[in-house]
Amino acid sequence: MTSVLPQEIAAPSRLSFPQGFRWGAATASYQIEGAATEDGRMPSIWDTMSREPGRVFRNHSGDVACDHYHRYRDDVRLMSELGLGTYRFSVAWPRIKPDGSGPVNPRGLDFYDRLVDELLANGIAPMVTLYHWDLPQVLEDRGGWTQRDTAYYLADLASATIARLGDRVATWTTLNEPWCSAFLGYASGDHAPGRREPQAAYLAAHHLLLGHGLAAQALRAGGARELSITHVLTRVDAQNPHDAHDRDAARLVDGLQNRIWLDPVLRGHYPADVLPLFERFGAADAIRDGDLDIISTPIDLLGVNYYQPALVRAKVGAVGQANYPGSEGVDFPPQGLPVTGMDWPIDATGLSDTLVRLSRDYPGTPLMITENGSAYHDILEGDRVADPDRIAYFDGHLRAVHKAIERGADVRGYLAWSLMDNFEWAYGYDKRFGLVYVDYDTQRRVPKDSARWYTQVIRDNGL
Ligand code: NCW
Repeated sequence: MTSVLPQEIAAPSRLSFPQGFRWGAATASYQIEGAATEDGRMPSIWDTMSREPGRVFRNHSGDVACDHYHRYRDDVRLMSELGLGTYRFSVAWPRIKPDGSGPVNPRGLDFYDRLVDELLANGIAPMVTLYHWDLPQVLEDRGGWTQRDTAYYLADLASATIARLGDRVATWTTLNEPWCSAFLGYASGDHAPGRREPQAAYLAAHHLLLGHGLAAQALRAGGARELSITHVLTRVDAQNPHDAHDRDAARLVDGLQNRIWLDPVLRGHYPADVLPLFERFGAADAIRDGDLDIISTPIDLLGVNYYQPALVRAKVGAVGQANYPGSEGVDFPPQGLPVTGMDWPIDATGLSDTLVRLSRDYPGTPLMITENGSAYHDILEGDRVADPDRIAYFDGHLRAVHKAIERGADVRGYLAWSLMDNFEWAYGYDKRFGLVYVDYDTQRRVPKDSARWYTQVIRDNGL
């Protein structure tokens, strides 16, 4: 009998990621920048929403946030110390085009120009997202994403931004999680602009996708080398896979979480089972001849944000969830899994399965995890934040990414959400997703234990 040393049983085997695997972290403009009225920036829908009492936890706003607008040099130094190779950030539309559709504000672009230079000087590749939810309020006043014009204005933003940064930025993302913009913004109302109108949500969904396609064309024309869009995707399970009603419920939610965003971009058509929902909510006329050709402009990379799996069942009388408009009769039972500080269930197999499914159902488009991470109730003690739960979350999900690659998924990189604690939308500063702790009273940054751990992962290109 061969003897086995105890540590060989305890220690999971070493995992190496493919050579050239890209490691980094992500943020978004409104969540970190602050400087809400500086250098010509005008209000976005989130400035408005956070001023409406009761909409955001303790009426927090992004007025100051992490003050990254003034502290970006220090923040880039921190990224460099952490060993990040890629930094994904978004530009604030109301800085670059304060009135949404009109002239460019050069001072707004100056900030991103300085940021990009600082990143490159530190050997960090910038990855720019055009739209991470901060629509200029003036455009919302004209109907926001329910209006077709808004899609064309996004393309104008794309042209202006790549004209200034395109000589130094290779990788571009049009939209972050249009599911949230459309369904949380216009159906459940949890996100700005806080509307609860299913018709508006479906109009927004189509105009966001059209905006993606138009912006992709503008970025390509401007010389973008790597074009992408980022979706929040997941595995949707039927509670009882042997029950046809549960399976239908899962198919509906999968349609609204995953395929409504993927099929138009990667296959050039809406899923047949989702189109009737556009009809039902009076939004089908928004889909005009030629739109799908624009939306399916070829991309080079699909950004995947993954946080949690979904479990559904059919239930008579269930009201569904407003963020899946049209999901009446669908119930979302408790999953019986451990949860993060957001109460989001933890299951890393949902990430492997999602990545494998994407590579199988949409072959030919490389994948990048553009966000993954967890919020916990972090406590700063002296100079240290011990966050073992976050390390465990990252570790489990990175193992899941590795497994997906072994199963054939074409995954090119992993970006942690988030570089630092920030304004977590309706939860304000109550939820901390950062690798780096932010003391909002002093703006001091303290890398958490998870940041040190992540640095080692990057250094080893593995676990
Ligand atoms: S709220 C949300 N987030 C968080 C936010 O800070 C970031 O800006 C977003 O890109 C963290 O990452 C995204 N996304 C909503 C995700 C809800 C989960 C939906 C899962 C489907 C079952």
